[in-house]
Amino acid sequence: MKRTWWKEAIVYQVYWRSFYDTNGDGYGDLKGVIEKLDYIKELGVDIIWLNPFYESPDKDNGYDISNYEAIMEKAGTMADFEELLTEVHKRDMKVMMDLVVNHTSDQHPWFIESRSSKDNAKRDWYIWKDPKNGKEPNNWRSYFTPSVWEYDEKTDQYYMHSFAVEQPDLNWKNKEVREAIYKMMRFWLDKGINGFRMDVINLLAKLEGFPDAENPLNISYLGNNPGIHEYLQEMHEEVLKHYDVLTVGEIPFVTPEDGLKYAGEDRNELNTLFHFEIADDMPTWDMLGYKEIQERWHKAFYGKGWNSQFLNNHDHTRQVTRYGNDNEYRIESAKLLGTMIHTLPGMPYVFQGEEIGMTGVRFHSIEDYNDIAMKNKYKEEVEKGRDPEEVFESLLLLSRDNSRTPIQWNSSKNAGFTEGTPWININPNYKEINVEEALHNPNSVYYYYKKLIALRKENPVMVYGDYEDYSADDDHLYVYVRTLDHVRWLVILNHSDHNTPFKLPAVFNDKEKRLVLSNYNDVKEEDSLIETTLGPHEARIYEFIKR
Ligand code: ISL
Ligand code: CA
Repeated sequence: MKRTWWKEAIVYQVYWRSFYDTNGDGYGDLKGVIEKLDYIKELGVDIIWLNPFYESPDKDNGYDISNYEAIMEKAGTMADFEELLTEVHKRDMKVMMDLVVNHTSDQHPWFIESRSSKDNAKRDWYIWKDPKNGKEPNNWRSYFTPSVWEYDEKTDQYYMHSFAVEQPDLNWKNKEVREAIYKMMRFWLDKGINGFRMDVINLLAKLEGFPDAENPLNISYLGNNPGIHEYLQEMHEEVLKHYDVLTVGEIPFVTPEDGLKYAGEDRNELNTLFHFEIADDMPTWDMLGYKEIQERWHKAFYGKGWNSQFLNNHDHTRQVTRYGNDNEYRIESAKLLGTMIHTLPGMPYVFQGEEIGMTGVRFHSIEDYNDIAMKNKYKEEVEKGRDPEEVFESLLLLSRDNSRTPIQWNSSKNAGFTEGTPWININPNYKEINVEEALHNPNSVYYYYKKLIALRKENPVMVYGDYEDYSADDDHLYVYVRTLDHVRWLVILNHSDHNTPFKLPAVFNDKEKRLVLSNYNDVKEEDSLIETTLGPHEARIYEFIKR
């Protein structure tokens, strides 16, 4: 299998508006990222993925772009970005930007011109359709609204938006659109950025003829449509192949087989991808389901393509709350989940704050929430006549704001995030959970993550090793082996709040072993592994050398 720099890399995701505020406006900013680069570097990560900071009206926190070649005022200036890029490279790290080209903001000049009349030069840069029987052209739902269609009085047509009304979809069938996007990509790549995370990149091609959906509630008809691979191969030909960069596609609704068409080594499309079989389709922890998904993706990808491993990001609730135990076993659980993500096959992502075990949040009312997806859903459901309290409760666990509360730097006012009024409330547990505490506590999640990340640099088996699950039918213990040449790593995870007995698979009985890492401090080297008991949320990594 081809070895590359990005396969050995670990990505740290910076949601800059919640990272660190240097000018007291209540929003994090690019200067704030610069100030904290040594903290990020110290963790040992290689690539920093920055969520969008392009000029934007900010209806969807930067995912509604009105100028692809300018910086959003609340993030800072182009000079700030160029300083950030220089400072990251000085520290031998890399920058991956967010590429959002399925849609723009409705305030983008392209869309303002497109909507101005039926016959202007940019009309066909977006997707306009005549009403059908006086109504929407079809029955498709969007991610954030009951219909993907918004009526435009002036020209008596509807335009398509896969997300919010303020996010009209670009028409990728139009070569002028594609050329404009490729030009913009070169603008950033020529500045020296090191990659793109590509926002819902599999939505670019729309279903021919826009037919009604059998079941409009299953919105997978928005993605993976014929034509998508031609666009991505053209993007590779026109832009990507000319730069040594990492590309990761955000690909909802994708199966392993289809995933290979995007991220297969021989496809000349993308290097890697995020799938959403867990983040979008597994509301709470399901050990057996998780093992089955890992098995299927490994079988399809091993030796052919590169997968990602993540359990949370700016759209998905913090993992220790959603999939672990953020209460009495928060520290152990955060370390166990980190061990899993960093020892499974694929590129590990660390979402800002995960490295100190930050948790999800429960604010008191819908007014405390910012996420347009949650607020639109709340409005839609309450307008159906449902009880507002019950609707609110039903949206709490998966609200994207769970992951968007500001980084907790210390126990001072606003957790040291801002001198001003934070754009979103700080998680009230910041007095106990914060970076300063973590740096002073040798047993913190932070120092465990540092060890995990350092291991990857010294042990190719973590990156390139094969994978075999030795615990398929156990719904608490997750026991798997990574093998590369004569080195075998045995990972043992007790994903439960109880002590769980463990029996070493016979195949390992007579091999020389060493304990590589454990999230409990009392595991002794000579601990007889043949039969032992794992504590609640205990994780261990052993190395076996095959003679
Ligand atoms: O948020 C989700 C479910 O909770 C995801 O399905 C998400 O909406 C989807 O993966 C697309 O996300 C990306 O595109 C959106 C933007 O709001 C998200 O922040 C971004 O990650 C539109 O650009
Ligand atoms: Ca600021």
